[in-house]
Amino acid sequence: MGIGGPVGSGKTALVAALCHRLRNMVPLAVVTNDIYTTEDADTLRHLGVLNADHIKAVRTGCCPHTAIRDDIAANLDAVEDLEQMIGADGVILVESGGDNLTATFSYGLIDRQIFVLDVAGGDKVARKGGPGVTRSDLLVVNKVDLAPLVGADVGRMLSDAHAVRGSLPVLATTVRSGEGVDEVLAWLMSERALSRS
Ligand SMILES: Nc1nc2c(ncn2[C@@H]2O[C@H](COP(=O)(O)OP(=O)(O)OP(=O)(O)O)[C@@H](O)[C@H]2O)c(=O)[nH]1
Ligand SMILES: [Mg+2]
Repeated sequence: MGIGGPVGSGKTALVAALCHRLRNMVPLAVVTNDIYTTEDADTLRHLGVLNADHIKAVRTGCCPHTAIRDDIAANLDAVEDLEQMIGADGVILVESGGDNLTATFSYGLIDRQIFVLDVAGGDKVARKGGPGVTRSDLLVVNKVDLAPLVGADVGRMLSDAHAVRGSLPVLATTVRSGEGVDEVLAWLMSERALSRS
């Protein structure tokens, strides 16, 4: 499962929240991508969301989208190592480095992808489009709690997202308080069931 989206939108927070819920349900592992550091893997290990060896960091050294779309070798290596550890039946969450609206995963690396936007970026972002907004398997609009502070209209943002995505799903979350995360989990589990059938 690829998880992409702009810098700071809440990708790592979503990965952590999903790990807490998934770790007793399925064999589980995580790959993080950062450009220069292993910051997100360190954060997840520090939070104790999984055994440390089930979290692998890829240091892309380049634009995050290159490592998830154009030259996926380092991520594929990490996924294959983790798959050997947890088995082909497990779930591996691959967090992209924070990027811009052009970022998207190669389906040679992942089976499904979630694109995480956040309300604090402004309610126009869904209208700005890009492949993550329009074609990701699930669009998550996060940080709904911040809408009053930044003057964002969440309802408008969701209806703009639905307008460009047709029947593809959109979920609103406040990952910080856990609101909406169970719906993301339910979507993930149903996609997993579909891909296994
Ligand atoms: N208020 C609020 N803050 C949130 C929410 N979700 C995440 N955050 C905060 O937003 C900041 C960025 O969250 P991250 O999960 O690190 O975002 P990210 O997308 O992984 O960031 P990069 O990997 O650097 O692109 C952190 O301070 C989080 O605590 C939310 O729902 N509400
Ligand atoms: Mg992150």
